[in-house]
Amino acid sequence: VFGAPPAQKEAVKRDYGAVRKAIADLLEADEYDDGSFGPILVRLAWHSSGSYDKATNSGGSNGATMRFSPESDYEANAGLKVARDLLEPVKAKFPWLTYADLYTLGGVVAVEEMGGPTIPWKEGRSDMDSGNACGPDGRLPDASLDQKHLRDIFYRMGFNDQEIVALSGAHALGRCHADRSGYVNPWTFAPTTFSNQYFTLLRDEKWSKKKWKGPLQYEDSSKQLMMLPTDMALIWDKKFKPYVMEYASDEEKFFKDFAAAFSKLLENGVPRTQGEAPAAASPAPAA
Ligand code: CCH
Repeated sequence: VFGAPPAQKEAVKRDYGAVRKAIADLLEADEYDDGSFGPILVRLAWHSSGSYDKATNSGGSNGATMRFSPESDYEANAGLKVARDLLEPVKAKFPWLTYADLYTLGGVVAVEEMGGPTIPWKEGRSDMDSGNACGPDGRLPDASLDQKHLRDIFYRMGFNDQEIVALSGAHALGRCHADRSGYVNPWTFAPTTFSNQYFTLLRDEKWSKKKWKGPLQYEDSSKQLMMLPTDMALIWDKKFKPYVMEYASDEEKFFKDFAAAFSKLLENGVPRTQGEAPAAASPAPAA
């Protein structure tokens, strides 16, 4: 029996639906953290993309440079090897898929599977094959700092105040790990559900300084939840605060704004010919 003609053999069907399903199948894990790898996949997508510098059009998700030293060893990326390793079987199953597309799509699928909005996403990122293209250290935010720092970091990527607040709502998800960042605890009571709870808690809880030997962080009245200094900056800053209040009272608006800002984040620095990008920079159409 002869095989298929070579041309046909080589034609690989790039089935992103199958990739999405393979990622979704990895998320639930009773033994890990709060029962899901979803939050850390969102963080991987964000840190892969958050190295972007608009002025020099360097960094960003294209290249998947976080696979290489020195970027893999930057303090901000501590713990993200868990997420990169988790995705390896997906890369092995779909060899035509780039790591750069995989790391961003991982965050998209995680948000959607955890009950969040649909995130406009498009393939087309390519991989670098060495760490030569890693951006410099220090491009990701430092949680111990203030609103000026947040603006320095996010304006550099091309975001405005509203987008900074919307993106920060991802802290509805996941938790801090003492051995990764030095901070502890989750931000919300439902850290594997995408919601506007981060904003309602910022608005409604009385946050006080945690008394401990670790870095300065804030705790709620139950002492089970946390806020970083940069999270508190969102209600202390008079330009950020109105967006916190808006997202706390209007979850639909938060979902819509998050989808647009997260999509833009993942798209930053990705070379596209005109009209090729997803509906990223503009708000996602109302559901
Ligand atoms: Fe974040 N984040 N983040 N974050 N983050 C941490 C964890 C998560 C900051 C600091 C931290 C965004 C913005 C900021 C997630 C998504 C986003 C941790 C704990 C620190 C510290 C890490 C650990 O110990 O494991 C700071 C500062 C900023 C400033 O803006 C943005 C934007 C996003 C996504 C859109 C997610 C998700 C987590 C949870 C990860 C996990 O492992 O559970």
